[in-house]
Amino acid sequence: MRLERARPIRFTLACVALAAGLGCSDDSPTVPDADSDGVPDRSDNCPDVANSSQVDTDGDRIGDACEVTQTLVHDEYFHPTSWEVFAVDSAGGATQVAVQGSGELGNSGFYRRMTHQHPPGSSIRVTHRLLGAEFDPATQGEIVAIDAEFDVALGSPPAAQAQVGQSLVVFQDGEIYEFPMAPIVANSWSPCIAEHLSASDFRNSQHQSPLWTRAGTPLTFGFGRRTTNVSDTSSTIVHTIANLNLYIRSRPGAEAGSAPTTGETATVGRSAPDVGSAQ
Ligand SMILES: [Ca+2]
Ligand SMILES: [Ca+2]
Ligand SMILES: [Ca+2]
Repeated sequence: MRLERARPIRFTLACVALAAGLGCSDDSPTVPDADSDGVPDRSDNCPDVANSSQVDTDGDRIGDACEVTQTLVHDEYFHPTSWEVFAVDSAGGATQVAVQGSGELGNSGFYRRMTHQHPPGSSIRVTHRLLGAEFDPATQGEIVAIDAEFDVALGSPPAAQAQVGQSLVVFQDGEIYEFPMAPIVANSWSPCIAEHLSASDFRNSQHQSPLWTRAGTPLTFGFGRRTTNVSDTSSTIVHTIANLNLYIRSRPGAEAGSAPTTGETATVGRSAPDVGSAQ
């Protein structure tokens, strides 16, 4: 939202005219200033954040303290060294028997392939974390929203025989905060998209949310998978992920914040032309 520039002279003249005719009494209307930074709302280039300096580095009439910038966390290659298995929680004897990144253990495609071995009735939850892509709200600004997009596929067995749940994950102070996403139901590559996610969309096991303000500690990112074998025979469930993009929208949100850098980008891994086969 763009706001009109300050018109302090016009306001002063209006008050003088009032004083000449009717007197400028103490009960004259106060000028709204929601953030109490001394700059009236109608002329404040950042009306909800105290920024008395009104610094606007790029001159677009949106103060630096409000300027939203975007950081892209991206992995299209899924090299094994770019990821780690952060946590495993299994029941009924289910195990994770292989995690194969691009170029690892026979996986020549540009994606991460995971294999879960299931006795009848078992389930397992595995949380995967992307390495080297950290976002620090203290220096990069409070997070306004995160958009996410990536591709997934069920490698085997046929989709009707497997239950594969998934989540988008942010990590903070050793905690896992998940945003549940639609289950993986197809044996072919399918897009997954989540937009305008806020901190309250993510929850840890105690139903708490991460802290995305400038008081929050650095965040890292990843995804979770929960597979379940509901059949009465053993099963091997293979599932994949590729083409991960996380768009982190943030703003300094404080007078002391450094000038934002528009289009700031963090990249992990390297680009690949095709995700290849899910098999
Ligand atoms: Ca103000
Ligand atoms: Ca302000
Ligand atoms: Ca600006």
